[in-house]
Amino acid sequence: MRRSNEEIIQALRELAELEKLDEGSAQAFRVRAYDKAIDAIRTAGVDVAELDLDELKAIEGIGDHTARRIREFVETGHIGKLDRLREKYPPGLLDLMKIPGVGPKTVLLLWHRLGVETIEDLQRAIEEHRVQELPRMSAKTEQKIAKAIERLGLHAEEHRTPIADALPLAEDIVAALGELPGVERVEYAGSLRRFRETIGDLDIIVASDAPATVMEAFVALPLVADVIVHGDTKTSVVTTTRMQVDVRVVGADQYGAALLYFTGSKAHNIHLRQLALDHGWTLNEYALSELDGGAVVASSTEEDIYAALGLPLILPPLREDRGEIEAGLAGTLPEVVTVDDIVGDLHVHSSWSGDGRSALEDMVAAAAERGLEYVAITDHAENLTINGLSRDEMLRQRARIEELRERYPDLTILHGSELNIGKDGSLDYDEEFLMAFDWCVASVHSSFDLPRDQQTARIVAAMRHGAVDAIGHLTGRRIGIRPGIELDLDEVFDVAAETGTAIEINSHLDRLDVSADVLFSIRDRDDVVFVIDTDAHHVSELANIRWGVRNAQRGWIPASRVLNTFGRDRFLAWGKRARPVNKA
Ligand code: DGT
Ligand code: CA
Ligand code: CA
Ligand code: ZN
Repeated sequence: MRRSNEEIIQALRELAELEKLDEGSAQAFRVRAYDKAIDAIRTAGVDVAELDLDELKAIEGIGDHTARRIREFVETGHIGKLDRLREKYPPGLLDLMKIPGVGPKTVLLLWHRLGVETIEDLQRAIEEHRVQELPRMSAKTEQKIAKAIERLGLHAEEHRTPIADALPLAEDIVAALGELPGVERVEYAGSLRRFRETIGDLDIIVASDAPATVMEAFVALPLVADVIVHGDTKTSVVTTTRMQVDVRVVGADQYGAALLYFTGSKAHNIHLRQLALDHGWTLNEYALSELDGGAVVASSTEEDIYAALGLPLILPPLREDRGEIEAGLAGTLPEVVTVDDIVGDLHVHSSWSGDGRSALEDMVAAAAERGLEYVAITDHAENLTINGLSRDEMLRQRARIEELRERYPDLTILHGSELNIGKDGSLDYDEEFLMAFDWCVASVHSSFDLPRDQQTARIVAAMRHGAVDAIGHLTGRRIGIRPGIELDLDEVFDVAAETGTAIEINSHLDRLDVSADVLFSIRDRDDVVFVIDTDAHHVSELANIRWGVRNAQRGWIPASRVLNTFGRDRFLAWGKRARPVNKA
C-alpha cells in the first residue's frame, strides 16, 4: 500500500500531539523535530515513502529518530509508539489541546480530576463551575476557556475542520482514487470546493464504470479508521484524523449533475431547481431532465446544465445563493479575479528571516520561473524577535538584490520589509530608513488581546505612515487556532481608501485574512484596493496564490480591485510614494 506524504504528515502530527500530552509539556522532547520534519516533507517535492533511511536523513530537517518512525510507518502501516499512545489516551483529549490557553498539563488535570475527555465534557464542567476549583484555575480562566471554545466553534454539535487540515487530506484522497483503473474523473465537491474556511465533511465525486473497485480501494486507504457505509454508489468513512469522507461513484454521463448537486450549497441547489421547474424540468443529482417523459436535457458537465438554465458557469466559491443566480440571469455576475490575472507577489520571505526556509536566490528564481512581472522581498523587520533583520542585514540584502536585478532583467525585484505594527501603531527602524524601501507590508504580530478601539487605532496609525503600502493579514487570525483581533472594519477601510493603502488577502490556508465574508461585505466599495499575497516562506509556497484567489472569488472581488493584477508600469505608478526602484 502506497503511503502518501500527507498520510505520513498526519501520523507525525498525531504523534507529536500525543507526545506533548504524554510528557505534559508543549515543548515535549521530540515535538520540535516532528514539526521540522513535517515542514521538510511538505516541501520535499518527492514521494517520501520511496526514500530509504539514509535518503530520508539526507533531507534537511529530518533527523535519525524521525526518519526511523517514517520508515516504520511506510513498511508496516503503523508506528508502535503512536499505537501505544492512542491506547493510553482518549482521542477527544487532542481536541481539548486545540483550545487556546489550554496546554497538555491542563488537559491531563481536567481528565484526571474531572474525567473530562471531550469538549462537551469540558463545557458541562464549566457550566457547573467545576473547572475553577482546580489548582492554578480561577473563575476568570474558566470564562476565558468558555469564550475560546465559542469563538473558534470547537463544540462538537457543529464540529468543523479548518480548511488547512481538510484540503491536503482531500487532495490526497483525490490523487489516490485518480490512479485507479477505470476512473475517468475525480474531484472534491461540497463546502471544500466552495472554499468555506471550515469543513463539516468531505464529499468526493468519482466518474467510473467500476464502482466496486473504487470503493474497495477507498476503504483500504491507510487514513481510513472506520467505515460507516460501504456501498457501490456511496461509501462513507471516518479518517484517523476523525473527519467524515463521503465518496460517490457515478457514470461519466452523470458526472456534471452529481458534481453540481454535491458541491452545493444546498440553498444554491434549491434555487437552481426552482429555475428548472419554471422550464418544466427537474434537477437532481443525476440530471436536468424533462418533467413529463424524463428525457435528459443536460447531465454530463456543470457548464451544460448552467447553460440550459440560461446561466454562465458559476464558479463554486460563489454558489451560496447570495444573488449569484439573479446576477447570472441578468448578465451582471462579477468577473472575479483568477490565478491567470495575477502578475506579481508582494509579500515574500527568504531565509534572511529567521523563519524563512528558502534562500533569497531561490525565491527570486522561483518567482521568475512562475513568470511574475514583479516580486517584493519582504523579510521580517528588526522588532520581531529572532526572525527580524537588523538595519545592517537589510542593507546587505539590498546589495544582493541589486545583483539579482542584473540576472533577472524581466523581473522587477522590489526590496521591501514586513514591518511590525507595535501596540501603539509604531513601526520598526526610523523614518529615513523606512522610506528607502521600495515596498512595505505592515502587520500585527503581537498584542492580540487589546480592546477594539486600540487595535483599530494601531492599524490606522500604520496606514497613515508614508512608508506603509499594504497591511498584511489584517486580523492576525489563524483559522481554528486563534481568533482575529477585534477591529472597527468600517474605520479601517475608510482610512485604507483615504491613504491609498492596500489590504492584503493572505493566501496561507490557515490565515485567509481578510476573510471571504469581510470581502463580500465590501465588494461594492471600489475605493478599497486589495493585494493577494502568498506570504511565502519557501519556494513551494508561491503556488499558494491559488488559495488567496479562491478566497477573493468567494468575496466576489474582481481583478480590477486587485493591485497585483496590474501590469508592471501601472503597478509602479500606483500608490502613495515614488519608489526608488522606479527611478533606476
Ligand atoms: P459541510 O459538509 O457542512 O461543510 O457543508 P456541505 O455543503 O459540504 O454539505 P453536505 O456535506 O451536507 O452536503 C454536500 C452537498 O450536497 C451540499 O452542499 C448540497 C447537497 N445537499 C445535501 N443535502 C441536500 C438537500 O437536502 N437538498 C439539496 N438540494 N442539496 C443537498
Ligand atoms: Ca460536506
Ligand atoms: Ca457530506
Ligand atoms: Zn510574512
